[in-house]
Amino acid sequence: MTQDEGLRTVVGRGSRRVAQVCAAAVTALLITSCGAADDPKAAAASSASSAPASASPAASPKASSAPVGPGEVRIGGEVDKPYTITLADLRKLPQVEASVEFISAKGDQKHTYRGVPLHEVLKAAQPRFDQSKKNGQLRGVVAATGGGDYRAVFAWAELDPGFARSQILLAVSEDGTAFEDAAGPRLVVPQDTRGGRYVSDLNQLWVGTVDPVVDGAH
Ligand SMILES: Nc1nc2c(c(=O)[nH]1)N[C@H]1C(S)=C(S)[C@@H](COP(=O)(O)O)O[C@H]1N2
Ligand SMILES: [Mo]
Repeated sequence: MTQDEGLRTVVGRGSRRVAQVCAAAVTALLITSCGAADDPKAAAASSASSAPASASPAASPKASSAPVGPGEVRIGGEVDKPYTITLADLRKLPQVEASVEFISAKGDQKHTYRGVPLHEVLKAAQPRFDQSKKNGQLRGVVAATGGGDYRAVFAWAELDPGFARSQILLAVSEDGTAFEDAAGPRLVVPQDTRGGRYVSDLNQLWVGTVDPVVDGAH
């Protein structure tokens, strides 16, 4: 964040305005199917418990250590099924829309993004949360890395619709314009007032828990 941004008032800004316009009645916990609803594979993946069809490790069996190609997002960390996903894969999954506002160095921005809930994409990698601990997933963190080694961290609870009301997206388009295949998706964080965590040209999502750091920290 620039100093200029820091001096702006945030009062009244950043109210969550996720517009799930593709279906009539949805709850905060339901994913709205729209563009991909006619795709039977994608429609099947919209069931809350199943992994995204095209995001399944079987569909993209690349190891998490494989070098990431242009437009590819590697999903790994403390997960059972690391995999790689592209914009093309994401476009085949059930899409939701979010109309958002954020403050940036360029000024206030207002956009409508379309994409896939981050939670769906990460769930498919099967994070290894310690379920012997109460709410083991609340120890979870996600590090999102984008172009220029730009990185931002999320707590798992921020993106898990079982805990948070807002829906963080891996966007495939902005204001109706598709992101370039070689650039990759952009994170959209409707609850944030500032654009800092709208990581562009996303290339890596790391899922882990804070336990090794906290318990090793004395
Ligand atoms: N990869 C990457 N993503 C990024 C940044 C960056 O430097 N690199 N800057 C962030 C910041 S600080 C803001 S305010 C927004 C700005 O969005 P814009 O690039 O669409 O103007 O992008 C965010 N995403
Ligand atoms: Mo920013």
